[in-house]
Amino acid sequence: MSAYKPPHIPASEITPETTWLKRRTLMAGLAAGATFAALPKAEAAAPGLSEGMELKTVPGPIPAPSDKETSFEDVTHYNNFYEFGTGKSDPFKYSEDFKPYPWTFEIGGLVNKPQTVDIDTLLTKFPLEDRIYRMRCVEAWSMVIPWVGIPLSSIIDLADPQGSAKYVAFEGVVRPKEMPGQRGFAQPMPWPYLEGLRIDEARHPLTIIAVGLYGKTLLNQSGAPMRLVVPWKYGFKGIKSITKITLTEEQPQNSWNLLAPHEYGFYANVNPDVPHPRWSQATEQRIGEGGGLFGGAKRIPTEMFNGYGDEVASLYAGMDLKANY
Ligand SMILES: Nc1nc2c(c(=O)[nH]1)N[C@H]1C(S)=C(S)[C@@H](COP(=O)(O)O)O[C@H]1N2
Ligand SMILES: [Mo]
Repeated sequence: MSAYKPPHIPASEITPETTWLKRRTLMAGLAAGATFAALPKAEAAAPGLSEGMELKTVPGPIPAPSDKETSFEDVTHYNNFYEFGTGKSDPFKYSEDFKPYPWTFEIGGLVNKPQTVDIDTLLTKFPLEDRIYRMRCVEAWSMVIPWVGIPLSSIIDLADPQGSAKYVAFEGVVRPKEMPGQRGFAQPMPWPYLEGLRIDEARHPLTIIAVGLYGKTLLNQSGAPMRLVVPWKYGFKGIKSITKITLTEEQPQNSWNLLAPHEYGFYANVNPDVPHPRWSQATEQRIGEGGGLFGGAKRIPTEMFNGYGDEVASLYAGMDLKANY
């Protein structure tokens, strides 16, 4: 057992939402004048990402939900990231040894141009977009998070996918020296963490690879340096610290489905009408609302596809969502 370590979060990183909102409006104004692509080459070259670094963003195409954003403090102190331990506070307490910058990942499988991508180089190719998304965990807690990311479809296209590719598989990271949850006897799951999407889900404009939140690079507990964000699906689909993206013909395996197939399916669409075998999915609690991190928040009804039905319901037309949970 590792001893308790101070939270992996300098006080300077805790930006009150009001400050963030003002800054974001300013950035949006700047971005409106000069799009990233139009910048001269030298300026477009992003400096290497580092922890807590301010990111230059452009407004994303999706209007922000009217819901109040979850504070930066709550977003970074209540997490699931089993590589650092299974407790909700383990990721912020025990992630300080992880070194996610600099970072490369592989894109391979059914593609014409398999390659290793340096994340810093990636940022010279695409603008970083602000996307405020409702997120919901299968455990019935939810948050509203201002992500900074790149559409996954742009990243996949770098590798020129072949027509036979039907799914996209993702792998997390294995670094037991840096990740205490990957050491010792009681391993919660086999590593690396695995996830997958159908290719049309992966290419949907709402699906992003996030590299930041609240305008700064991700802290370790949030999945630094890059993690998947699919806002109409339960949180476990949002694989953190991705090392590999593989296009496949067969449906990929996903860690939670391997561990408990009757509880966690491949699709994992937020669906209030399909209860988890051990609890209802009809309502949720917003982290941070009602005092304390979690306790006291009133239960609010969960919306089909987490409220993104207009955008994504057509992906599942004709599918039995009770069978494909
Ligand atoms: N690599 C990795 N990714 C992961 C997990 C994990 O344990 N390891 N947990 C998942 C689960 S169950 C949830 S709910 C979300 C939580 O994301 P958050 O901490 O940013 O809210 O991360 C997902 N991604
Ligand atoms: Mo989760």
